[in-house]
Amino acid sequence: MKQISKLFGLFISLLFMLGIGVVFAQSMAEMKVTNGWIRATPPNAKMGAAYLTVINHQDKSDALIGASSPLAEVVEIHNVKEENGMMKMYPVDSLEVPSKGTATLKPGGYHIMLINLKKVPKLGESHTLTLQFRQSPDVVVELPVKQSEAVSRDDEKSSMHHHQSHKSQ
Ligand SMILES: [Cu+2]
Repeated sequence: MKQISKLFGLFISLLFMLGIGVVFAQSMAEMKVTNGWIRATPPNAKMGAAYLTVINHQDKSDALIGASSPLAEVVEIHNVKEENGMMKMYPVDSLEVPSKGTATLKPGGYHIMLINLKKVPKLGESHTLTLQFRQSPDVVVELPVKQSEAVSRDDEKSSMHHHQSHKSQ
């Protein structure tokens, strides 16, 4: 009887270690998201933007291929380019995240565009954003709403361009 309970105990601890192994393997298979925030928008704004950094710990490259949020009807990945001295933004299908590397979405560059806002993101709130990847499972993050002034002066300069591009559309 004692032997059996000993075996049972061993069995349980094996299961436990296996479980930890699975959880660990899963966390390694995921993309990580840091420095995420959503830009606070004025009331009645139709569009908003979110910024974040994606970290790929995996041995193979992956790509951000889409996103969704209860905040907006349509969510797109955008980049910006200069055209006739104006910063214009345009949708992209995907954003590569190299193996053991990062992809940065920030004012003046790649960003998550929230189109046809159902709810205006206000300072102090936080909202859910789901990121879709080519290979890795979806990552759901809760991002704080911040004012664009919270970012560095350099970023602020480019984000002003970014605002113009919103109006020009
Ligand atoms: Cu955009």
